[in-house]
Amino acid sequence: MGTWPNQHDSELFDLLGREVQRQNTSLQLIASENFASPAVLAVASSVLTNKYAEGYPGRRYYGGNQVVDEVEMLAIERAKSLFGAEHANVQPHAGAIANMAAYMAMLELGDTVLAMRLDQGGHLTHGSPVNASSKLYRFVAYGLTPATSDGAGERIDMDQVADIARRERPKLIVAGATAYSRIIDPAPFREIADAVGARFMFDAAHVAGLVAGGAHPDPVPHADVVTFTTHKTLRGPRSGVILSTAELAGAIDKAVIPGLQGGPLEHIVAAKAVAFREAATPEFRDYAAGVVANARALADGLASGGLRIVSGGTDNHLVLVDLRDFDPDLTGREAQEVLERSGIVCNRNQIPGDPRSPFVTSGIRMGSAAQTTAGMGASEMGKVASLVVEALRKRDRPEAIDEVRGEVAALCAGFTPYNGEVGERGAFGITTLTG
Ligand code: DSN
Repeated sequence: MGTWPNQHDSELFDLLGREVQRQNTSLQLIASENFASPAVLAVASSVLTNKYAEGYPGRRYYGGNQVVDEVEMLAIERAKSLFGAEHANVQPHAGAIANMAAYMAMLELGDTVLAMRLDQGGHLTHGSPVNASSKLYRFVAYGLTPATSDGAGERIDMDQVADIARRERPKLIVAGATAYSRIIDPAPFREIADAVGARFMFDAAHVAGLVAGGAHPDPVPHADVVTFTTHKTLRGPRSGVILSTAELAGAIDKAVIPGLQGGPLEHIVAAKAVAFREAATPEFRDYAAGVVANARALADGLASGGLRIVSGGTDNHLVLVDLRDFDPDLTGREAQEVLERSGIVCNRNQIPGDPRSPFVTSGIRMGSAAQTTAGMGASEMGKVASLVVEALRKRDRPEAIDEVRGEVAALCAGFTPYNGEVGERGAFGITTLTG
């Protein structure tokens, strides 16, 4: 065995050092990102990566899984207890796979599914024409109510959900979104599903941490299946989970392996166990409440600067901005680029009914989960909002963008997520593993 590779692979480890530097010195406002804890990072890079463990605890196709079985059981028990679920499958490598496995467990090929349209805030795996979900199943879609000047519009149109469900008789109704800033109440979805004899799945990828932290309603008591990713508001490793009723447990497990995956990533399963434990603490409840308060402060600040917030505000970690009133010529793509030059990292995003393509867009999406982890509060988020507005207003003046970049760096200096020998070789977020 050689020494720790940072001593002789500067090509790669310099890159990791640069990424730590980037995360420490610019504002991470991508709504689906967060800063995992050193414990999550350490366990994700542990010796568990060496182990093949196809199958499930007690039923593996390889020997030597005594420890791994206990690790996976711990992750399962922690996931079940955190969300109050009867069954948990902690093996999905990602949210997209979790969703596909859930479909496989509940549907036959060609069955009808009712879900939220991508351009209204839904996810690719909710039946986008370019995704396998729509090639294997027949998706029909609901959307939002129209925008209103008082901000009461652009909510999920539950009348539309009910009407389409009655007309199309889907086998499955899906709730959950990637660009929707309001609470999604699972109860009325369950009622509609029951009325038409459909199953109900809640994709909690974005809000899992808010659910775990008590800031959003838990969909588990209402849904047959809940899928989520572990790296967004939940702040764990990059991965997915499926929760289900006991009745669906066997079908879910079979859909994950052998249906879609081979060997599980047990180092990531273990890191999920760390995240579930962290998310069960009182501190995490404070964190979840802080994420929502910070998103509201960000939305208020952006609105004061003349930007229109889709649906008039936010109840969760994200803010969807419609740029057209601010400047009809400013696209989401240009806004994303100019903000990145200013040290503010976010993503362009379609707004409901966007006349521009998903590659260009008329909006940007921002989130508060990562900077809340870094310790920012509402006053800092107000400052962030004013820097965003400043950068967008003065986007044609390079010296003004440089000034904003300087202010961003000064702000970030007080809120670095990964402390230690930042910028030095090997300091890639886990200082205890360096050297
Ligand atoms: N890519 C994720 C997001 O940014 O919302 C969803 O998969």
